[in-house]
Amino acid sequence: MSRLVIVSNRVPVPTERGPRAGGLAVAMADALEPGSLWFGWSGKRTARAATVPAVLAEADGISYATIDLSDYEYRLFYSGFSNGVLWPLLHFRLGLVHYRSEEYQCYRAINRRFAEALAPLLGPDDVIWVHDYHLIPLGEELRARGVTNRIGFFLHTPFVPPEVFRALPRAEQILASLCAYDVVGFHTEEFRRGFLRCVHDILGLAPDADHGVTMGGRRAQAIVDPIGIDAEGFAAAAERAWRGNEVRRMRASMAGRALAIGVDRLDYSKGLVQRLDGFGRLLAQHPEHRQRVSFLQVAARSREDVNEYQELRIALDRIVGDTIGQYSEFDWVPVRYMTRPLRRGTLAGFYRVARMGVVTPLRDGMNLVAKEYVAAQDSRDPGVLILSRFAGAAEELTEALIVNPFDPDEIADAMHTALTMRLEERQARHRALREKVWASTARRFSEQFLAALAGRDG
Ligand code: ADQ
Repeated sequence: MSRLVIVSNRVPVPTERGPRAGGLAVAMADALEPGSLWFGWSGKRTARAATVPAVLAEADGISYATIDLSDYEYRLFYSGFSNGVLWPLLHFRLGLVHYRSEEYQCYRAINRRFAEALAPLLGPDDVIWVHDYHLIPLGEELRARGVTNRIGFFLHTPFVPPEVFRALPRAEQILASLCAYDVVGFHTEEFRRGFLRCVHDILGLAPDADHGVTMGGRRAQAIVDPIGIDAEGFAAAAERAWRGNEVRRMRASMAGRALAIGVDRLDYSKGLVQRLDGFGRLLAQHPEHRQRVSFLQVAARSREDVNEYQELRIALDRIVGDTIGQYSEFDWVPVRYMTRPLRRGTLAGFYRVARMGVVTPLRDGMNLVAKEYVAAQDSRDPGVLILSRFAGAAEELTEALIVNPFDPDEIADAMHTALTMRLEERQARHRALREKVWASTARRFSEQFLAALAGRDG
């Protein structure tokens, strides 16, 4: 059997005590059999550019190979081109794109360095799976070093139509890099369509009937493969947490009131300001909910050295402060707000407590929080999911209350509907959602991708 090599910007090297962190680590857990290799950045920043050979570590039979980045490289490659150009572009935020040619050069250089460090570690039968927008040119760089293995790429963000993608300086080069992979995966049909339209309109290549693109004698297959969660495992964690100390404390603090929950990275793509505005409008338009519901927003700080993230934090501090100031009573606050991440088990328990899960990104590749919220519910008395139509998850989770996240009044209406929904309707919606979350798991995601990469049907 061939060995699986995963490549991602950050490598979640398991520490002896720490749990596996992050969506990707969880999603990959099933695919990573003993013997697999995970390659990428260590998360460490050094004063000077690091040398090429990777540092190796091993845990549970899985090898981890990492390289460091210098402070300068981190600024230009990670904060610069990756998160200051590609991230806003792929989330339809052209006004936030700040292109600088030196950052693009550094982005290419880091991808070259990844390829130089990875190529010597590869065996002839290895299957290589590259993740996300930081590493788009990696496949092409490996090919340039004579690597002939099957190489696949999965994009965790949305993909945009050519009218938006054209704004990217070097759009042709980025698209050509994507075409150097054997398989290019997207969460939704809409994102794949956007990619194939870009290839057609910007590169002038006609995709074939099976969503393939042939460039320079090599064919790239574009596939749709929605990511999922370990639904069974997450549901079990929620049940366990229900009996635990933190959930007990949380429920005691609610004193019989309803909990609404939002869980995100603190990111402008997540629609946090509009969401809190929506909650404020609920309290304004439906005073009967005052003192009966509290909104817990967990917004883990993220990418703090990018300007827009600092500005967003100020905007959130302000709207949270305004809402609390306006509506609080001496024994009730409308909003509870935390900017540090919660442990996964605690999170699972809090989702189960919450009468509504509010997932309203302005754009999102998938959004795993929506699936986690569904998995954590008690089927006998489930909460209601409010979901943005612009999350990839909305293509599957149609029984949620679907909202336009740009309209705080629509969010407020959905919150009112959720808080007043009868048990039978909550159960019926949850049954349908649960079936989908259990059908489209993390395991199915990786199996389907690897089958496509091996040239089999998923
Ligand atoms: P993210 O933008 O990080 O991921 P998301 O899918 O919502 O978004 O979350 C990933 C994981 O992080 C989830 O398991 C979630 O529970 C956890 N998480 C988020 N905020 C947290 C917090 N405050 N505390 C603790 N845990 C938190 C990118 C894309 C998404 C896509 C994923 C996977 O932007 O659209 O779904 O990759 O492909």
